[in-house]
Order: sequence, then structure tokens, then C-alpha cells
Amino acid sequence: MTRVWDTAGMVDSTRMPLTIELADAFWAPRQSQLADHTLDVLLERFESHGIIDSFRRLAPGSGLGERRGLWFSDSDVYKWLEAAAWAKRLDLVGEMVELVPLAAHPDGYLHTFYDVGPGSQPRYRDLTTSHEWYCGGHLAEAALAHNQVTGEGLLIDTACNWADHLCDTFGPGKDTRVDGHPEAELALARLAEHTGNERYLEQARWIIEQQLAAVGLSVDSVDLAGHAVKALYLASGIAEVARCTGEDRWRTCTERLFSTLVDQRSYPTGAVGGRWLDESVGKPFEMPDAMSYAESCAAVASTQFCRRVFDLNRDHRALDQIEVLLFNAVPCGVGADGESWFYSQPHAVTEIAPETNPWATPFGYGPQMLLDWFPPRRHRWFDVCCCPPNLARMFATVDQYVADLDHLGNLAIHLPVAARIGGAGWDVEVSGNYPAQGRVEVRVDASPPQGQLLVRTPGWAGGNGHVLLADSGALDLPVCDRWWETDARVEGAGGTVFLRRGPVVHCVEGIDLPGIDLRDLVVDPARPPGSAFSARAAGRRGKLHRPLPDPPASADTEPVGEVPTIPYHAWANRGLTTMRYRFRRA
Ligand code: FUB
Ligand code: ZN
Repeated sequence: MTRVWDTAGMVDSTRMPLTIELADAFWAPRQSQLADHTLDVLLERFESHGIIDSFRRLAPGSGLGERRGLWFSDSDVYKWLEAAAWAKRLDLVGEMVELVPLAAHPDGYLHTFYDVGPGSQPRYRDLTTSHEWYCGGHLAEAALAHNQVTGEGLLIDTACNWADHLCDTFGPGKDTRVDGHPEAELALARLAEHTGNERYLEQARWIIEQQLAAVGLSVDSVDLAGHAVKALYLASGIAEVARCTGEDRWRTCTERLFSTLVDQRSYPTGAVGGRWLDESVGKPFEMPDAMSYAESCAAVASTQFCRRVFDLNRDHRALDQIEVLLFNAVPCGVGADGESWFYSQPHAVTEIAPETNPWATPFGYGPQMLLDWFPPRRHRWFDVCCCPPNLARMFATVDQYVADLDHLGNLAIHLPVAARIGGAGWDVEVSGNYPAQGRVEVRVDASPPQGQLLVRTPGWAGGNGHVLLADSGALDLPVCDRWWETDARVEGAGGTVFLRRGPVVHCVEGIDLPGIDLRDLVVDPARPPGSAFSARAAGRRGKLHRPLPDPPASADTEPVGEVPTIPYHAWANRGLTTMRYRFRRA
């Protein structure tokens, strides 16, 4: 099925009004799979876990009993709704579009867990954990997508009522508490731009300042820290306020957050979140491979934040980071089957045996614990089901990252994947097989008077922005295998090397190297990848700790011949296996 992905509704007006139809071998099939399969599967799984019933039971006369699902499961439905709207699966969303307004209170408050009758918890009792604004923010983002795709007003009216209620209830001289999970502020800023209602933007700014003040920070001092998804949603809110107000302090803050993200906190795959404790970005350079936190939602949030950085200052480094994310951590989140997902994305799996913690059984942990939390496979369901629908809305909007118009109306192609790009007087065809191959051909069938065509040369290819392409033309990007090195400050991985082909990080799966422990693999990066690997023979291992030189450091390794590598994003699709992508040097 061919789908036309309309970017007319994107928040940034400089991106309007382009229509981008992907025709590449990487993302176009993923978007089709999302639209034709994953969205249906997610809806079924939400149904079977009672998550849609949370809304149905609030419709008059529903007769449904106890609410099921976690207290923030509304947000999962909203993210799914947003994805389905962008994917133009309007046949799927009809019931939800009717149910959501029915669940709203007359004063605009909307949440299916709180304040819904006898026995339910009262609203706003504990904003630090309640996710009440967080869910409202996702409602607003879903409503924006639905309105922009369909032009219909029901959902956006409900979202505006919720936003009005929030502005009436919280703020200076009112209730000054704020939600413990950012999301509402970025949604309010988007809603402000969409509706022209400045009040929402002021509220977004107040929320951010209040959140920061509560922990002794301000936009002048905050840096990327703590819970990865919260930190990145907050960063997006700050970037939105920076762009909408044009204020220098907010711009500087956004740029500081971005620099920290790319210079200190991102895995080679773009994943963010080195520390399981608090689901946190951890300390600078804290990025363990074997116990990475790396939540898929954080990869989505990072992509969205980087886009906002680009919209703010057209910094080409933001596009480089988006490209890394879109060809590594983001697609890694979803299995080849389109119906299994990583919540936490492992960056190394050293063994696949299940592990028990017999002492922890009172807390409900058992043999499944390791499989669940450090999984060598994607799962088909999570009680905290934030990642699958978040990945869905990311997949549904990838086309919106491919190109935009700059403020002069020039067409800027950011990701040179095969696509048809039209709108604002432009009709352009990009062909080739990027990122598998580097040849990119661009044919301009129509352009506006004075309109220029710009194509990005990625940083990895030695570029630092967009180059002018005279009318139709071609670009040859040096897509080839290349070894990269990890900075010495990354604990446990400093000095290791990894393989990239263009923007795509490659890994080795144990399933391809029977009998070899991947921890024994070492690499000579002076050699081409095919012959660069050698391995220590298992029988030649020394004691756990031993005096040097016993055994000699590298003399005991042997070449292992051709070692197959596969793209990191594609790992864990052939059964349980170990996996590694960073290697010590021979
Ligand atoms: O709290 C809601 C979501 O659940 C967060 O964004 C994720 O990190 C997960 O903890
Ligand atoms: Zn998540």
C-alpha cells in the first residue's frame, strides 16, 4: 500500500506545507508495517489489558466494572491515537475520538484513574507521581495530530478545555505545585502555537520555571540529569519555549542541554540512559553496555528534542544525531515482527541463561527477573507500556524529519532517503538506497521562483551542513565500513572500537559464532572488518585475577576469520543470542 505522509500539521511553521512520501528500503516498509499491522496489534493488546475500557467505563450507562491498567495508561492510548492519526488509520481511532471527550469532566479535567466516582482517588492529591498533567499532555499531542490530519475539532476542543482547566487551576497565586513527569509543558507550547492562545505558552514557561525552582535550578543552570525520559521531555519543553519566545536565555539553555546530550550522554546508537537506578541518564560518560538502561522512550524523546534544537538554530549536529537515532536506537526498539518491543535496549548481552535471585522473592522477583529487565529479546507486552506506542508515533512521523523549508522557502533535504517531496511549489524525487549505499540522486520536477535546493552532507561523511545542489543532481556519500573509537572517559568502554557503515552501527551476534564467547573477541582496527577480529581460545584463559605477564596480553588470540556483523537495530530477531558491538583492541 502506498501512503502519503502529510507534514502540513507539524508544529514548526517553516516545515509547512510539504508532503513527503517515503520510497526507501529502510523506513517506508517500517511505516507500512506500522500502519498495516502494529497499530492493530497494539489496539488488541490494549483491549485485552482493559486499557480502552478505562475510557469506555466513563461513558454514560457503560456498566463496566473495576478500572484495569496502571494509573498512567491513558497516556499509552493517547500516544497510540497520535500514531494512528499520523498513519491515517482513521478507521481505527473513531471510537477513541468519541470516548475521550465523554471521559472529560465539565471543568475540563480529564483522567480515567482519578476523580471518577466512589472509591477512586481524588484529583491532584500527589502531583509528584500521579501523571495527571503528563497524560493531559499526551492527549494534547494526539489531538493536534488528529486535528491536523482530519481538520476535525472534537479532540482538540477537549484538549483545549483540559489546557484551560490547567491554566485556571495552577499558576502564580493559585495552586503552585507541578507534575513530577514533564510532558504537559511541551504540549502546551505546541497547543499555543496551533491555537494562537498565548496563555498556554505562558503556562508552559511557568511550569518549567516552577519545576526548576523546586530543585534549586533555573534555565540558566539546568543541565541534562536524572530520569532520562523526564529530562528529555523537559528539554523539549524548554526548546519549544525558546523557539516560540525567541528569548536568549532559553536558547542558551537548549543549546547547553543539547551539547551535554551529544557530547556526554549518548550511546553510539543514540540511546540515552546509562543508569538503571531512577531510569537515569547517570553521570557524564556513564554508559555501560551490559547493563544499559537505554529506554526506547528516551530514544524517541531524544529524536524529538534534537529536531527542536534544529528548528531553533539549524545546527547541523542536531541532524547528525537524529540520523544516528533513526538508523540505530529508534528502529532497534521494534522487532522485525512489528509486534515485540524493547523497553530497555541492551548494548551487550554476555550470556542468556536466566538468573534467579532467591533472596528477593518477597518482592516478587523470580527467575524471570533478568529476562524481563535485561532482556536478550523483545517483549510482546509490558505493564508499563510506554515504549510501544511511543515508538509507534515516532515511526509514523519519520517522514517529517526527511526535509523541510527554510525561512526563505528553500527546500532542505536532511535525510537523503528515497522519497517524493512536494508542496510550496516544489516537486522533487530523491532516489537511491541510502543509507545502505551512498549514491543519492535528486530530480527537481518543479521549484518555486528563486527556490534553492539544499542537501545535507552528514558529519560522518565530513560535511558540516547542507550543500547547494544546482537543479537536479547527485551526491556521493562515502558509505563504507569504518571503525570508530569510544572516548577514554566512558567507564568500561573507553578505547574500545565499533563498526559503522555510514550512520548504521553494526554488532556481532553470538548465534553467528558458535563456541566463541564474544567477550574474547578483539579487533585490529587497522585491518578491514572482514579480517580484523581475533579471539582468545577459551582454554587459554588465565585466573580471574593474575600477575602479569600470565598469560601475555594478546599473544594468546587467534584470528577467527570472517566475523559476520549485522546492523545493531536488527539484532535479537533470530532467537536468543549474546550480542556485542564494542570490542577491545587486539
Ligand atoms: O512514568 C511514565 C513512563 O514510564 C516514563 O516516561 C518511563 O520512563 C516509564 O518509567
Ligand atoms: Zn518507555
